[in-house]
Amino acid sequence: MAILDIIIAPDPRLKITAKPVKKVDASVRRLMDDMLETMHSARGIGLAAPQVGDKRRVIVVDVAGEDEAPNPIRMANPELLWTSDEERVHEEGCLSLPEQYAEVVRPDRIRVRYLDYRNEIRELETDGVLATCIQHEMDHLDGVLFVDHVSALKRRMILRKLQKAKKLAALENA
Ligand code: GNR
Ligand code: NI
Repeated sequence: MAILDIIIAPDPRLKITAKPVKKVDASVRRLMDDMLETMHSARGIGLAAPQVGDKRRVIVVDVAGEDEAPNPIRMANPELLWTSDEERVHEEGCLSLPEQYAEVVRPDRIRVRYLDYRNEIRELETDGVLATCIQHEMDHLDGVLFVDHVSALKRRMILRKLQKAKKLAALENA
């Protein structure tokens, strides 16, 4: 396994539409495992392939708390089959937008179909944090960040802060 570099916004690689995998083979399994290791080491609850510079439709999530047993879920080609009319507001963060947070409204409950680690079609119905996290990760596969769900003012504030931080880091590393 390997810890991969996480891409920080703004970056065009976070705006791509990722491509479906044909089959969950050894290469896709390795990506899933590397993403989980990367996510755990960054203390995130989810990660999408474009965040590590990979264009495949692959996400991983693990919303188990520090004192709970890990519950990693690996998904390829996730598709929303159904979303509840009932919504839920959750304070979201993103490993690609470090230290930035905003409240995002999404459906509370979802049903998702995906290919699992063994290339088998699976369906999962869930709600709460796990449903929020899966929707956040699926957004990444279509180049959508959580800031795209908040007001233009808030989005610009967050992206401007990140751009400044990037320029400062570039100067310091020069
Ligand atoms: O670690 C993460 N926390 C989080 C909190 C609320 C809603 C979504 C998330 S996902 C995020 C990790 C990440 O950036 N995944 O793409
Ligand atoms: Ni994210």
